[in-house]
Amino acid sequence: MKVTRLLTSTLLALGLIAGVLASPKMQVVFNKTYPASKDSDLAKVKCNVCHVKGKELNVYGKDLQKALQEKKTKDLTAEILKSIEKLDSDKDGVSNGDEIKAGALPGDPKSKPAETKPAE
Ligand SMILES: [Ca+2]
Repeated sequence: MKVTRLLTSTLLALGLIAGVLASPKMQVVFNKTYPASKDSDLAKVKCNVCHVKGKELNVYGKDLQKALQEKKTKDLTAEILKSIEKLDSDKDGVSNGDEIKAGALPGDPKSKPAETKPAE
């Protein structure tokens, strides 16, 4: 009885660790595909490009998940990322690709490329 409980909690813990590790792996692919400058919104939010909090996905994350499911894979690739560039996941009028290139967040309608960027 005790052993079973220990085994269950160990498996649960391992499952949780695996769940947490899945995201950084995807983030590596994302960062390789879209190198963002360090002070952009995109670089600052890290996991929250696709996630709201923890494992919960935002609208962009959900579109990405859909693309992964269509390809029947869990391995994110640059090709899959690029396949949803033309979508406007957060419906703010700017495509995911354009938002990402500008360092804005494709899953947050409050974040989009500044229309009139002040001269630096
Ligand atoms: Ca958008």
